[in-house]
Order: sequence, then structure tokens, then C-alpha cells
Amino acid sequence: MRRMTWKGKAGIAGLGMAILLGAVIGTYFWQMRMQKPFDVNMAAMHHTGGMDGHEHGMHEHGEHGVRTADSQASRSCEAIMAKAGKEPVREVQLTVAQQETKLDNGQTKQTWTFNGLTPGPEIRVTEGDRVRIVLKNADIKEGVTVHWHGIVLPCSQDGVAGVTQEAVKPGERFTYEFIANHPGTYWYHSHQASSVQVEKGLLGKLIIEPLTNGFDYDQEETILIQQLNGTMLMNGSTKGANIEASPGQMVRLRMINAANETETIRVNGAAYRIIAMDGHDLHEPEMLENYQFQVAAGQRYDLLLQMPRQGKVIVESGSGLRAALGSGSEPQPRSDYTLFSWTDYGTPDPRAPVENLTFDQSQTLELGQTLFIKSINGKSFHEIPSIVVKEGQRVKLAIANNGGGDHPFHLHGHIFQVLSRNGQPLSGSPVFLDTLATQEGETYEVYVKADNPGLWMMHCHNLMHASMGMSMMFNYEGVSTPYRVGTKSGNLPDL
Ligand SMILES: [Cu+2]
Repeated sequence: MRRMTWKGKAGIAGLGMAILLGAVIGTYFWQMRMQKPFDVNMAAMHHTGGMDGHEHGMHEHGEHGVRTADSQASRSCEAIMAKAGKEPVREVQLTVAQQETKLDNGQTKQTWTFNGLTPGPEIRVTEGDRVRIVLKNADIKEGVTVHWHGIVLPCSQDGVAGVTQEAVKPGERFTYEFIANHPGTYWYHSHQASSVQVEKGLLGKLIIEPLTNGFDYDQEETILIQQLNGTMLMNGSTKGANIEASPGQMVRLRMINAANETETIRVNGAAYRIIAMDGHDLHEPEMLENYQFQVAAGQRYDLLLQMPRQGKVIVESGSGLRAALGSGSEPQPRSDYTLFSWTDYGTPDPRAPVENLTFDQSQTLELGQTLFIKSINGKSFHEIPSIVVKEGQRVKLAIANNGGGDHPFHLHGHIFQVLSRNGQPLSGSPVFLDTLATQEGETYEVYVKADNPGLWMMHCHNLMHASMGMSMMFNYEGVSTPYRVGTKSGNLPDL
């Protein structure tokens, strides 16, 4: 019997490898295509496919499976805007442009900026203000939008390309207007090709100061963590932030994670309290010492701490960035930290119970991964059936992380309350969020009051995951949109 030569074996192995590689690459591009549909109406349950133009005007929804025509009581997201009123107006101009940004480590990056900056200018308003932002696009040909992350606002102002507006093209402008109803720490970013545009620099801080403060402090600071074309920055610096603070001063430190990965934060030199999550105050939060806590992508944590009599306070992130507050010697670093849990922190508030609640609708969302796509209930992006609610409904969402990394799950236009983690009701402060951190194996139940009619995206805020399909809609029955997502219109909100 003739034995195969070494070359023959290598040839067959090589051919096998080539076929396998071809199949993998083919599948990859086929699946990536699904994130770039041709023409989709995100208000409809099913996509049009772009061939026959047929749209499904019917939704199956609710606990009774009632079918209702869209034309019935239909209203367009475009027409849902802030009512006229006499609130003090705060107007801000934001111009996006391409430019070179020189970092403080000497590197030069090709960036996209707001008013020449990344992060963009901090927008700071007061609770109750009417905020008017005029966005101009100088030269970004893909078009841009601004989404106001965590803000409860009218549908037409949400800044999602292809859902609430057309992407704003070079030479064009778009004016956003909303009432700053909920004080807290927020941020803004482009929601056109978000995974690309946020990475290139289109993001910034948005602070709504409260009319009356629930906590006393002498000064406040905000730190924002971002990833700019592969480089981690804190407040735009590769070296971190140096914050002036005097001994004994009470400092409110607002922290925004605008990058894609969960950041583990350690504080040395002072005990502190976590007083707010995603902008919303916690109820009777206790003092923490020797704890580390995790801020997922898109989330915000506000800390309250008192500067020591002497020396610095150091706030360090897992990605190696640090903020130094005060002056003098640095505290000794520790090696033992307990992981903070927000499910039993602070005290319950009888006004916001987590048990014995009733709901009009319950849905389960399983976040996971299949091959190259990130999925919700096994489907990706526009193929995921929208959740359809009626105004006034009490909706329970069970959100399970079945793998594929941390999935910070963000719902637009609403503030939801977390009820339980892994079947265990929260036993501390009520927790109100717009971005829920989930890790593999965890299941959370959250309560959403359907009180803001519109078409709302709901997606993983690791924007890479969103671009790979972990993005869907939370739609109100009867709300339509004149805009379309897809390569035909060029509106690709989560690409
Ligand atoms: Cu994810």
C-alpha cells in the first residue's frame, strides 16, 4: 500500500484549514450583514425586507394576544415633543467635526469632537430647565445624532438615527429640546453608528443639578472614563485627573463610565458613601471602607466623601486610570477589598416596594451569544420581536445574562426599578436605573412603568455588543416613525 507523502498530508490538512477558515469568515460576514439591514421600520414588529415594501401594521401584544391595527390611534414619534412652557431656557451649541487630538502622552489621534473637544463640553443645567441644544455637523459624512443617555424626554428628542430622526449630515443642523426633569449625573453621545462614533470621541458629560439637595457637600467634581481609539482616558487625560480639594471638605464625585467594559473602582484615603446610581439618589446609604465597586458601561455612580486632615484621596479604576484628590502624601494602597453589592445597600423606602407588586405584562430577555452575534432570546437586532406596551402598563422584565461577557442593559426614555437579583428581592435602598449591569449567570427582574409613549431602544451598552446584534425596541402601541434604519437611508444607530 502506498503511503501518503508528508507533502500530501500537509496539503489535505491545508485544504481542510482553508475550507474551515472560509466557512468561518463567510459566516462572520453573513452575520455581520444582519446588523446592516437594507430598510427597516423599527416601529413595526417585522422588517420590510426592502423588496415589496409591505409592512406589517398589526401587532400581537398584551396578555390577551389582542391584535390592533397601527392606524388606530396612531401617532408619530416625530410629533411627540416637549410642550411649550415658561421654564428657564438653557441653550447650548454643539458642533461636531473631524480633527486631530493631541493626547497628554504625546500621541496624536484622528478624532471626532464636539466643539473641538473629546469629551465634549460639560453641559450643566438645573432641574426644571428647558434644555435646548443646537447640533451642527461640520464634516462627518456618515451623519451624527446626539442621544441623551438616561434622560426621560419626548420620543422625537431621543437622538436615535433611523428611529427618532435622520442622521444629521454635513452642513445640517438639528435642535434638541427637553425639560431636565430628573436631577443627576448623565452623559450624551452619538447614536449613529454608536460603536464607531463614541470610540472616535463623540461623547460628553451632562449634569442636572438638583433644586434642593438631598446631600450636603462643599464641592463637586465629575470624572468620565472613555476609550478613545483604543486609549483609555479619564477626563480626556491618559494620566488621570488631579482634583484640588482642601482637608475636611465634603466632595461629591460623579463618575461616568463611557467606555465599553466594566470598571472596578477602588478608593483609598477616605471612607465614602455611594449616594446615587445612574443619577438617582439611594436611600440612607452607609459608609463604605475597603470596598471596591463596579461601574458598568453607560452607568454612573456618585460618591460622597470627606477629605482627610492631610494627604490625598486616590480613586483608581481597573483599567489603570486614577483621580487624585487633594495634596500631600498618598495613602497606602490596600490588597484586600470586599466587592460592593447594591442589592442590600442602604435601607428600603416604603414608597418604592420591591415585593407583592402586580404587572400588566411580563417579558423575559435572555442575553447571550451565538457564534459571532450577540443575541436577545436567540435573535439579533431587528429580528428580535419588539416589546409592545400600552401607555400606563406596569411591565416586568426578567433580564438574564447567559454569557458572552458583561451586558449592561440600557433602556431609553425610562427609569426602571430593580426588583430582584437571582430571585432574591433587593433588601436595601430602592435602585432606579437606566443601565442594568449584568454578569454571566445572573438574572434580574426590573419594573418599568410605561409612562412615556414612544419608540425606545433597549440595548447592551457595551456598544460593540450592540453592534453585533444585542439591541431591540421597547415600543408603545400605535406609535409610528417616518424614519428607517438600514443601508438604504444610511441610518445605522448601533453599528
Ligand atoms: Cu453586552
